[in-house]
Amino acid sequence: MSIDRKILTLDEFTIQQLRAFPQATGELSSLLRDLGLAAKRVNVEVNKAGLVDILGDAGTTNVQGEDVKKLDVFANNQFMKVLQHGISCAGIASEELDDIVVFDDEISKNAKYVVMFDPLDGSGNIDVNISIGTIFGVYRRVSERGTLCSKEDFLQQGRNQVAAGYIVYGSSTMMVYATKRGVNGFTLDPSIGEFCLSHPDIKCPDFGNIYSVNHGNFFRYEKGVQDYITACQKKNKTNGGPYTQRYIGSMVADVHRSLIKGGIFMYPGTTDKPKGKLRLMYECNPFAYLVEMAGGKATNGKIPILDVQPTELHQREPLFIGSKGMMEELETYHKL
Ligand code: P6P
Repeated sequence: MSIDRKILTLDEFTIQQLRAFPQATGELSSLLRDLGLAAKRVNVEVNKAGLVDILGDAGTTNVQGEDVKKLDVFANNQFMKVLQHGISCAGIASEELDDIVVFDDEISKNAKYVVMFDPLDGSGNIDVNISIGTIFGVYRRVSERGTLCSKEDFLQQGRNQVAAGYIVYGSSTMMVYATKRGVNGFTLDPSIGEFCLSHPDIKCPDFGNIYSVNHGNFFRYEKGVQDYITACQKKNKTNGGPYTQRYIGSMVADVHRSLIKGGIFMYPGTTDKPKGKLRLMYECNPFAYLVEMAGGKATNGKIPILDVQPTELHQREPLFIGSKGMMEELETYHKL
């Protein structure tokens, strides 16, 4: 008798998780489904970016002083609105917005979570059809439910996340997220318009043979980082040959590859930018939570990313993330 393995949709998976843990209220499951809905809407626009006039600059610059691409604005609004109209989110912070957005309706004021996201990371790659992504982190609010959320709800250590993940808009569109119960990946099936469980219980291999860094900054890295990069070009543990170097310039794609195949991604500080380029709250923390949950490691070169105490919403942080064994190799060159 053939057993047809039912491929669970994201909705079915989150509901199955809820049934397995009856003490759960369903608010986190609902929030994750909301994020999946927004991701599907963004995916439609990303896929036709070359065809309609949503390419190019929106004529504005974001809090980072970067030209804002129209898709950035669209994606930001999709994720913000879907969370605002849900039942689980009291407010958001976004790479595209100077400050937090407090949802002041009665249901949102009573919601359990706040969400931080980069709505479309790597958007500089939109015009050349390179994979881009959305990154999100979910925190239980620390302020009292029934009141408006506040900045303190957002400036929490990454270790306080209750869920974190990303959507990669690539050759296929995937949503990968972690909770304390593990890391699972869902691939969008356009024929039914649903994210379907394609990568259950993702574990990051202890070793890979790919290192990922912007070599253009090599002479501005600390010596320990330079020494590790040089060592990667000589020998690796998996097959004795040199590592392969891959760098897409889109963090979601580079880290996704490191998670699935094994590998290490680095965005170190440089002499001119000691804190590097990546943002702690909505780029480093979500990936650090997810990769650690999958058995990997993530540091800022000194301490685990998840232990960094944030002081500002948009602060930058150096990032070293990936396979546990490769991270430990790095640490022999670049003392934590
Ligand atoms: P660089 C994209 O703009 C991004 O924020 C990340 O997705 C990516 O890893 C990084 O910047 C690339 O930066 O300086 O190497 O071009």
